[in-house]
Amino acid sequence: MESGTGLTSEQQCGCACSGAGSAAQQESSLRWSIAAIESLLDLPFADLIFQAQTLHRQYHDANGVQLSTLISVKTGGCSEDCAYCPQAARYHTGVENQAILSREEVVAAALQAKESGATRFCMGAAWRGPKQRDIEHMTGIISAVKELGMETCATLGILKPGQAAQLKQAGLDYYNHNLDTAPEFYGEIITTREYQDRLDTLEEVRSANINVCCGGIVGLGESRTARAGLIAQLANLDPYPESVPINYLVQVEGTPLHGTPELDPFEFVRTIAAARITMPKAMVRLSAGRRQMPEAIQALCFLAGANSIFYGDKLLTTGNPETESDLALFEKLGLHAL
Ligand code: SAM
Ligand code: DTB
Ligand code: SF4
Repeated sequence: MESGTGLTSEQQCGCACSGAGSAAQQESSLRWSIAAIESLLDLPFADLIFQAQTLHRQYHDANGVQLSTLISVKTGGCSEDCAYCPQAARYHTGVENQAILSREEVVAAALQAKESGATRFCMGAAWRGPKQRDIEHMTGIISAVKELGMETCATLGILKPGQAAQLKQAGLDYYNHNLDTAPEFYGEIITTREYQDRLDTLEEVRSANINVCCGGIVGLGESRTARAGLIAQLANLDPYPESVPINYLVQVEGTPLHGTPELDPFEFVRTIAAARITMPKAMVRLSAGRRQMPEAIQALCFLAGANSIFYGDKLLTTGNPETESDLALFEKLGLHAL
């Protein structure tokens, strides 16, 4: 039977090998159940990775990795209470507030990213959502970055009706808006916006014909079931996102989640594999947390189907590996930039 992604349910399950997930999935042949995804996460590690790598090779260049560079166009002072975030005004994290950057500053950074080899430039702002004057400023920036021949991505928070269309008009290729975690666990992490607000923004983005970049964070203290719940939400979006960033919590002093027991990195790799199996055509991004991750774990993430990274020595406010060390890792693993 055809799913919303154009794949049969058998292909979605990737059950060519062990069949894990298929029984629970019978509840609905069109949607991934949480139980089906949890049984993927429960597989012996090698079986899970084999399944993910097999699907990965069917849909992607097995050794190609897409490079996106991030910039924070407006930093800190955010009204929201996301418990992981160093930019929330209510936590004392030492992040310095920075008013919105000028078009010239952003274009100069985009040019540098392009020269370093990034193909996509992702602009983030610490807002609950943009005001109309912010949209006007951002559309000028987006058009200018687009003119450099780069793909453009923005993550500006909740979009009101009509705002996505304005961003599209300016040349925006991708909008990043994460579901962050499973609906059942969400209330432990964020109280100033509802899960439904996020789904509504994703709908705005889809209707404006902008590619959807949507993922989440692991290591927030969630259970494996909650990780399965996040992946189920993402995989059941119709269609599923073109780009799926999986972030490993960067613990920042001053945020409520600082001091959360570290999640076993193999759980992170498993989550990447589940994203690859359930969203086979998507670009799965090994996102925040690489600076804290041994190279061997990153290599396992690529084996599990990650094929995109943030490239450049800074994420939004925290560190990312130096470009030289990423290039050296690519050399060691025989990876190439897409
Ligand atoms: N303010 C906008 C919003 O929340 O939609 C856009 C920027 S926000 C920083 C983008 C995403 O970054 C969050 O949804 C979250 O998934 C991720 N993120 C933020 N802080 C993080 C951290 N400390 N570790 C890992 N991921 C983080
Ligand atoms: C995403 O999923 N991860 C990026 C991007 N989208 C905007 C952000 C990671 C932020 C990590 C913490 C920081 O540097 O402030
Ligand atoms: Fe604000 Fe975004 Fe950080 Fe939440 S994740 S506090 S909305 S900048």
